[in-house]
Amino acid sequence: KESPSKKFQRQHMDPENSASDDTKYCDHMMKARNMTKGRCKPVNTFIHEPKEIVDAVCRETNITCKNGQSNCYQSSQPMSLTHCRQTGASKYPNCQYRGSDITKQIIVACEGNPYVPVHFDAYV
Ligand code: PAX
Repeated sequence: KESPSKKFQRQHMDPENSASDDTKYCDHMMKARNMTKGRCKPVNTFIHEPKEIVDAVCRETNITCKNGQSNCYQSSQPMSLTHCRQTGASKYPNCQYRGSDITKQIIVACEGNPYVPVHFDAYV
């Protein structure tokens, strides 16, 4: 079974690409990373930074997550992101997205040993 850490990497990590204005990025990536099976995942953020940099966020400032849990951490550094949001016209199985390239601090939830990101909480 896919570990929580591998699931985070599949859904949120894309260090190879830099944020691009390519309008097809989200349509392609949401499908390629298996987030359009069964339903269209409505919102998903990809992080264009090295894995070591993103893993290290689990050792930064500890904050409360949106769900009230206390295992969230905010990056001190802004990161290169592509935020994908399903369009109004998108209808499963033809999931369609709009992408925004942004540079923001990220908030992730961490778990396990090693203690690594397992959930993307927000950007600020
Ligand atoms: P997830 O299912 O929410 O969390 P995501 O981050 O890719 O997936 P499993 O065993 O898989 O169910 N976990 C936590 N989740 C939330 N909060 C805390 N503190 C926590 N600690 C551990 C993946 C796993 O992390 C576990 C959780 O139990 C899961 O375990 O966001 C909905 C999705 O949209 C993404 C983030 C979420 O997907 P919402 O509305 O719940 O915040 N998303 C959301 C995003 O990518 N970008 C965004 O800007 C926003 C707002």
